Amino acid sequence: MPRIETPEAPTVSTVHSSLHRTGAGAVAVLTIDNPPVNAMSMAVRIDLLAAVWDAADNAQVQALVLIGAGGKFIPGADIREFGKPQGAGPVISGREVIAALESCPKPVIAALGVHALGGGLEIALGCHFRVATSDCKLGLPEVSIGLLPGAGGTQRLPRLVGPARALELITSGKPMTAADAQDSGVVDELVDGPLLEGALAFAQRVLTKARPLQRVSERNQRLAGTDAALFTEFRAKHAKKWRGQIAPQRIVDCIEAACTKPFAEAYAFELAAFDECKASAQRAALIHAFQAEREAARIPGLSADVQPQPIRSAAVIGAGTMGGGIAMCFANAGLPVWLLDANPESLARGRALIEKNYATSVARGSLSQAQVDRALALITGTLEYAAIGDADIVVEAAFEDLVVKKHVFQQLDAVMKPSAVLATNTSTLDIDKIANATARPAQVIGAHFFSPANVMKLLEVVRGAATSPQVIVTTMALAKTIGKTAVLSGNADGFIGNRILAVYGRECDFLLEEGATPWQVDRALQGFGFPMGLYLMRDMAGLDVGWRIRQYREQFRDKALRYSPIADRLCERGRFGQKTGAGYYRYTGRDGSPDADVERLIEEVSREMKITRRAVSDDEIVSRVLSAMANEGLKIVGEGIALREGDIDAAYVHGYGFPRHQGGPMYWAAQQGWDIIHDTVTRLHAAQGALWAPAPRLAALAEQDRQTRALIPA
Ligand code: T1G
Repeated sequence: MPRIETPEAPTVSTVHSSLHRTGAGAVAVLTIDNPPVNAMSMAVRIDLLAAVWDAADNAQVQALVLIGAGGKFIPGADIREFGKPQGAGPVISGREVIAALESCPKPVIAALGVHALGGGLEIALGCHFRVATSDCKLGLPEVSIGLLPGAGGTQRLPRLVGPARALELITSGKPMTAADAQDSGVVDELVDGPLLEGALAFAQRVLTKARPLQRVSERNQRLAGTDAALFTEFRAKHAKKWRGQIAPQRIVDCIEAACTKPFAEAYAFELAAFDECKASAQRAALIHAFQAEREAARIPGLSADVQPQPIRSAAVIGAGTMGGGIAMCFANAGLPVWLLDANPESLARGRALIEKNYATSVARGSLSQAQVDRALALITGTLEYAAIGDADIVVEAAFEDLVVKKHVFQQLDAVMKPSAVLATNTSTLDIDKIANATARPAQVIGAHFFSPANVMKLLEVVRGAATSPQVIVTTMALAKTIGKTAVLSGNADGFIGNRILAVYGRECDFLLEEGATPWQVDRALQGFGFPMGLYLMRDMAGLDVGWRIRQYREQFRDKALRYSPIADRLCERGRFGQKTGAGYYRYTGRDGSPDADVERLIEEVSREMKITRRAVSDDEIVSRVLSAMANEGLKIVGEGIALREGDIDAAYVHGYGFPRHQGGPMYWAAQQGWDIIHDTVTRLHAAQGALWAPAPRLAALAEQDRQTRALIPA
């Protein structure tokens, strides 16, 4: 077999080989060891290929077992290497490693633990057999970073699970459980005890029975006779959701190719499609989003000694929509949770709503009845504060009123154990004022969930002036436990997300006054990738809540600044959105249609404001709205409310429907070039005044980008 010429042997090998004797012959165990998660870096591919060749050549070896150090198999390619220049050393692709595994004349068994994802699962599919621990997650999540499985995943997985299932799995990126993988033939055996022992025992049985070494790439039975309509229908079903996204569409093309072309041809097709995705701006944006989500969990300046305290139980105050959703988050993560409400009827209504939401999840197939039964059994309603005193964390989701919240926190102060984290779900109030209602403000923190709380992934964690570091890290860690992306915010009006939302909404409203219509603004935003435009979203949420808040805030408003009265005018006419059959749109059921009355209302406002309406392009809408968001984002970072720009991106992607494949508002701005954003901001500042005041850092960032641009040859 050929050898790899390595000019310098790597000092630390990422793959360790050891020989294990079994009753039926010796087995070479190749252990992939690349902390923290055993990602398949270039070094791993080089070392693994060399180790496979060595074992294949070694006359003493009868079989090979591939396993990951620390019980974890491979979660895929090392994404830190994407977009980086290749070093001077040898270049080995995952495909070369897989070719060596699949063509190995000795049985190769993949021993899968914790995760076998992306290129990791592709490696496993290149082996002749697969065993797994029952907690292992197997999947091809490449789509979530703008890629497709480029080492045969779109070709081999359909051969085992069938094309219909493969379409679902690979375009969603969702992992399979080990039991599911066994049922669908991806895994040959589940291992109960220690994984290596189980894999060696399996290897021994393979050798004893001289089981034939079947290559997955040659198993064509499940592809034969696939109806072309499967692909047409699948594309049509997801057309809206995938608008503008490359990877999911190419995945369908690749699976279709698996069914219509011989393996070698379809495998080449997959590589071309992979290269297209890899070169795309979407891939870079999605990897930025992936990294920003993880970076957001790190809080600079905290000592490493500050460790999260364990959260084993929780309590939620207020059984309304928000409180119920939050209780579901805890229960879904297996944590027992008290749901407290002062009023027995509200408690019963809250419980019924939770049950209804779970029934919907079962109907949609996102949760099984058994999962729902387990979750429901973890939620206990109570009317008594005395019952919840032992909970490790309590999240208050009472009415958004400072007096009400202060009263709740006084009662919590009286009953909760000293170590309990006291969190408030407020979206608008001052955390310090709430904290100071207790004798332990260090234990108080904001935990701002987004509606529907059991669905939306963002948790804005708001640190008050007195919040202790331990309470911060505990709340951030808890977010991960309950599957949320946490972003830390300072205690300032609107925190991070709603402060930017105010700017976003403001610019859309101004554009209406200048010549756009709500449906045009929505179309432009949806064209950019938002699942729903601002006005459809407002209509869905209901316009009356914002109106009430504006009425209250009117006394503090700076009357010298431009203000759009359009939303108020709609509310004055009883147009509160979907629930009243009319808002920015007119509704029959849940579908909104453009309304000439609204157009007239907007034109009236334009006249009052002495604005001559003009044609506004979709590009102008996107650029103006996003430039405003990015400028505000820089201010928020500059004021220390957000720790870094990536946190704003993570918040917008997970709390506000910002298209993940665009990276986030700050990433978008950096891609345009801050010099371009600066031009827009300064132009609008000159025309519109203080609302467009440039962020203090904007000029310096713009200058940097101007200089970089000057270096790029025309
Ligand atoms: N490469 C490099 N680093 C990775 C990584 C990866 N693939 N996955 C995770 N990390 C880092 C992560 O940034 C974090 O670092 C730490 O590991 C722990 O992660 C040819 C093209 C594996 C299930 O997309 O889904 O294969 O922040 O906090 O909750 O087709 O990470 O601590 O410095 O998320 O236990 C496809 C991505 C690649 C999987 C672990 N694979 N990763 O979750 O911890 S493309 C993926 C995950 C590919 C082939 C192609 C999860 C996880 P830090 P974590 P976790």
